[in-house]
Amino acid sequence: MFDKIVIANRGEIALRILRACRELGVKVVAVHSEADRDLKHVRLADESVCIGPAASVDSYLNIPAIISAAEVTDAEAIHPGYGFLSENADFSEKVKQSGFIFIGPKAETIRMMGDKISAKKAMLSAGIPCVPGNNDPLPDDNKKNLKLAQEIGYPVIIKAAGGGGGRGMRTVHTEAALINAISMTKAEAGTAFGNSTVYMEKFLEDPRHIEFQVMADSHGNAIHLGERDCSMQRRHQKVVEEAPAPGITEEQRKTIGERCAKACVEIGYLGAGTFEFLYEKGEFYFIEMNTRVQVEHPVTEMVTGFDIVKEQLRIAAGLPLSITQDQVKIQGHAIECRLNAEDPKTFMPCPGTIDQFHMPGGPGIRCETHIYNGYKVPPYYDSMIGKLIAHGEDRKSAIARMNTALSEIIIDGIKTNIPLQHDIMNDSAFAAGGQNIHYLEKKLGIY
Ligand code: MV4
Repeated sequence: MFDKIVIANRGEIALRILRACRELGVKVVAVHSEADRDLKHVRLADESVCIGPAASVDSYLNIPAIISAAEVTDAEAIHPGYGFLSENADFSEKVKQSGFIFIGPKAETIRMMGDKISAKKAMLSAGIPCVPGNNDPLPDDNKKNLKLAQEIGYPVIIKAAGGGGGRGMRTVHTEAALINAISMTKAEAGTAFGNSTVYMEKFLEDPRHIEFQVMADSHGNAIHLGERDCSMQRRHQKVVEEAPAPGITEEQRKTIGERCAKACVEIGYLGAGTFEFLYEKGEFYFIEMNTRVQVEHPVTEMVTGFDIVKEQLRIAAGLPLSITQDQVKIQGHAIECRLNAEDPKTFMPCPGTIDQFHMPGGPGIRCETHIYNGYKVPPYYDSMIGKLIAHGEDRKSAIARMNTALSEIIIDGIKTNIPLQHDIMNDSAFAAGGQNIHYLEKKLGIY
């Protein structure tokens, strides 16, 4: 195991990674911006290095500053967390070239999955079901593109190869709108991602978002840890996640999960990863792969009893997976509510000082947050200030426990989305389970 690593992130995930390091006896270097001197994990770290001004581009996205911090502290590896540089292939490459270990997949894997066309091609050849589409860059040929769309059947969706996570896409419902939609998406993609390549897929109108968690080691082993349902979202921001996904059978979990694990072995995947699927009318369709630990990893940890972050460190250190597939058992149900410093009605970010914080507790409750009494939520970063996770013997019990925890938790001084989360936990359609990706936005009256 490593002697010392750098945590190249902030907030709750930096604290989560620090806790995993503590369990493994790994020393921690916290790197932080000028605005983040008072972060909980910075205070708990063995060493800390200020890597730049508040703005992310000058600090958490500043590759030379982070690598310098690893050099001056004599660390061995860098954990990127999620967001920031976690899926930046150039960062992972530079970390390696500088003599450190990047805690994540190889740079070439990150690059392959960053290009959504090459990701899809890799998955198709590994036997993963994908959304029907052309699976190649669209040509500069209107006639050919009209023919492609006709073959796929309207509605279709035009997606940027360099996009993902909801950026750079456009749905097309009629032949008359196709050519303009392609050129608009290409232009936007060129500006936003420096890559104007786009591809075409059948547009699924009412899918659920279901993703499979995988872990693969450097010895040719890979496992899946089942799936999560992340359909409760607003403007591509997940709000509630849960595991297992309501209505998914043991047989579906085994079939899709094992294909994902097999695909990992075939592409030489390393570390934690997520296969994102759209699920409609009983069928799974791969859309993207995330090559990082995800915000919602705790719901999987709660139903499997398996520590994903600890395992990331073990794998990066060259150790084999600590469990085999037959040791993975899904027990009960877990739900995660993201806690955001935002207005519960307008969704505007609400940074400021936390006057009072009371952590909820009791059986099956886990609270992942870096906030504390007097902590000042800075305005420079994402508004997520923590996550509340409830585990129960079944979904109903998990919801009941979440409701109790949401009533118990006190975050005073700033506005939060706790009222919205309470509302969702008491929503009858949510109680039924299995709502699609449009449900929350419709409930909120966006459409
Ligand atoms: C789609 C789709 C429907 N059909 N692809 C949005 C985020 C990106 N990861 C892919 N996305 C979508 N791709 C096809 N062929 C609908 C979405 C989508 C979505 C997907 C997952 C979670 C929330 C979403 C919200 C709007 C649209």
